[in-house]
Amino acid sequence: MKENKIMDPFYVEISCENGNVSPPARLISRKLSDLVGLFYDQDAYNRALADDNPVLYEVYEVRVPEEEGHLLSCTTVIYPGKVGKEYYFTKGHFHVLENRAEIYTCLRGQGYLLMTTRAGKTHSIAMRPGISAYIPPYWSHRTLNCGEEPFIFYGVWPGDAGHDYESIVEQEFPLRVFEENGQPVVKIK
Ligand code: PAN
Ligand code: ZN
Repeated sequence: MKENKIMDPFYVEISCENGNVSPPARLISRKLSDLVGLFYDQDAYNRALADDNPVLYEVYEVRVPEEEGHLLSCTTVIYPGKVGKEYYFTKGHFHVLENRAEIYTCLRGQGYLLMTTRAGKTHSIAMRPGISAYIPPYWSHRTLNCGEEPFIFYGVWPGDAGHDYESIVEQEFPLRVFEENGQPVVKIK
């Protein structure tokens, strides 16, 4: 590699309070309407959407090339709320290159990391500040906020991993978390 082609080191500052990244990173905002067909209770989803279309989560992505060798990273902020009894969650995905792993480290709030394999194995990890979870290659992953404040985590993954959302739409995510008697309960559906 020619010296003049090598990227300069840099840093960002992350707010554990609201997940903001500065200098400003790319912001992706997902609203209730972006998660059509994903929640368990479709009637509750339609009722909620008729009422309002709130932002469920935001992602602040640090900009580096999406290429082999680089590491991508972002904060994800999931706001508190439910559709019916099911907590707000992310769309969830496999990596397009399925043998690419990822690390999620919780900065604020309470949540769950849900994971599944194509063959139907499932695993969940309760997340709270300081918990750093390893998502091995070949596991799809979805996160949710089961607390009353924003749930914020920092994720790091290989630059060439890519996101496959279609598989999650086609084959329902088998793990769901509902509120029962004020407590989150993980269920295999
Ligand atoms: C994360 C996720 C982020 C949002 O950066 O992309 O938490 O979740 P969805 O992408 O499922 O909407 C990650 O896992 N990147 O690979
Ligand atoms: Zn991922």
